[in-house]
Amino acid sequence: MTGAPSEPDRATMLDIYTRANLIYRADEKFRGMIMSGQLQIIYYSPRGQEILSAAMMAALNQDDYLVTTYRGIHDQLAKGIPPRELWAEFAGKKTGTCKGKGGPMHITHPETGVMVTTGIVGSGMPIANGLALASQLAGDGKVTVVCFGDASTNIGAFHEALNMAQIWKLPVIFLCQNNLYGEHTPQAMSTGCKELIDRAPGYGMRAVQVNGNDAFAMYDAAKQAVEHARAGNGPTFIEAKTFRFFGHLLGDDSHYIPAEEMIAAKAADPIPAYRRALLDRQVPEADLDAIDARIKVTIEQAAAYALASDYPDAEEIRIDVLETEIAA
Ligand SMILES: Cc1ncc(C[n+]2csc(CCOP(=O)(O)OP(=O)(O)O)c2C)c(N)n1
Ligand SMILES: [Mg+2]
Repeated sequence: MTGAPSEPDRATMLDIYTRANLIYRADEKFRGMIMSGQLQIIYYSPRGQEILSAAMMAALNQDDYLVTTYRGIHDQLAKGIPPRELWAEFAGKKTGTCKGKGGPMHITHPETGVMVTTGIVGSGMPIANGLALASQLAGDGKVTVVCFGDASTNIGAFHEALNMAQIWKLPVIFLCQNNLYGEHTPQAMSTGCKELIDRAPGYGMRAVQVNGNDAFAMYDAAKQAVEHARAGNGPTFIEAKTFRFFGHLLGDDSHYIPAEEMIAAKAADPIPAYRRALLDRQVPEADLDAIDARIKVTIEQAAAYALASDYPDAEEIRIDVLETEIAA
């Protein structure tokens, strides 16, 4: 991107702050509950990637669609899934978004446009095309965002999906969250091209490379991509540069990441950086503190709700499997 991005209005800035800090506190609480044994799940922390999701989702409408991955709580919370239902699903409880039958890897909440969460690398992109094609045929004006990592751009489905989205001018945004690693492998060891943005022009697709940790630049890129898609002009590939602070999954000691790289990334932590940016723009500190306080209560209540909820009954295993319920 060239030139300074146009800044959003004050309400949007605070909206992005709220979404980002909801993710930040939720992630902190999830990690705490896992480490203390209150939750037994495999967890892929999005710590460090909060701002890009908050800014992207702030540019969408509630009924726009999202497809995301196992590393997805930042996208899901930013899109608007109620924390209580998300938490309960992570805990496998019947009050969860999928009645406890999906678990962390399969979060779905159509009410907020969260259509699919998948653990199969790259599989979300053709699904996103399907959602976008449905919107195009129905003329409903919805935009689909599909989130995936840098390593996912090496999967065949990525290339097929970009090509199809472009030739059919689908209203879809391919949001590559480039945290520089796929599992334990640095990008340079797995990917031939240096800049991932260079992949999109091969399909004739509009492409933007942006610092995903900069809320202003990210929101600007997101808004333009949404407007482009909604106007019927087709897809955009956004490469949002970011970093993950807790390795591939919780428990990963990140030994494969050079210490100085990790130190530099943490020094540029996007959460305090955005708070400082808002204070620099004369946003009263008390307003930010009030948002933080509300979020803490929301997260504590969500966690307590999940723990207090019941597991699904055994007969639930037969329900929602086929369109017609299987007789017992
Ligand atoms: C088709 C497929 N191949 C391999 C895996 C194993 N796997 C899970 S996550 C992952 C790395 C993906 O990295 P990236 O796309 O950069 O996303 P990130 O985890 O960094 O967010 C791999 C190889 C998988 N789940 N699916
Ligand atoms: Mg990655």
